[in-house]
Amino acid sequence: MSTLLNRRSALLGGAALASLFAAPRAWAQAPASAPSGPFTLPPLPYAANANEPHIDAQTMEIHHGRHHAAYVANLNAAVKDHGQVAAMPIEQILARLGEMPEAIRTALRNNGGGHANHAMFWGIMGGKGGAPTGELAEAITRDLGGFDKLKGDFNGAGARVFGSGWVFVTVDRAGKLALASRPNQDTPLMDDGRVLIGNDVWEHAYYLKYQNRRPAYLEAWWNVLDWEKVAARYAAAKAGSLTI
Ligand code: MN3
Repeated sequence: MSTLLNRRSALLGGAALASLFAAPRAWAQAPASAPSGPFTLPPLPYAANANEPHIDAQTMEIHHGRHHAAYVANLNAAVKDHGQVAAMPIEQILARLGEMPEAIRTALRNNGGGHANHAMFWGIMGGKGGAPTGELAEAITRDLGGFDKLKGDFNGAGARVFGSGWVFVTVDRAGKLALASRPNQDTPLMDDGRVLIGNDVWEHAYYLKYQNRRPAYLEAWWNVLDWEKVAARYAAAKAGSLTI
């Protein structure tokens, strides 16, 4: 019996210790009693230091493990009492925001947008940069004036985002590309569009390493793009199977 008691107090001690270590996460703004689904934080598809020296490991860890995690937790909290919304894929929620319950519409916009944007963002990085090839390179030349012009225009649009937001290249079912930027966690998915690539220009994406030098971050980001992943997104967009 004393063994059981000891085990019980050891377990309680463990839980108390765990909550102590969990305490610093409070500033990530996740509700304390967040449900664990239906939306989940996708694991980073590479090590946190995979994008160094251009994006440092600590930025990746905080950005993924705290910021993105908070969007997921807040999204789950928003849909908790809305079973029909909870059952919808995120891209449908975002494409039909105007039909969503008014009480949670802003939460869906901010946290659902944040979830979709970041899931896309992790998925296109972890590469070695370079230049696009093949059909995608041809589309960039045709629609955006070539890769060098795309980089210049994209970086310019990213630098001009006032405050927090994103810069994107969108892609339609015909494979046509266009440049777009959005404030906050808005995304072309909200216009039922599709994103080929996007870069996060919130300060949390770059401040530890670049401080206020957003243009330097925008320039460096191209070095971590994985063009094979981007080409796969392009093919999926044309096949109608690209989701977020
Ligand atoms: Mn972010």
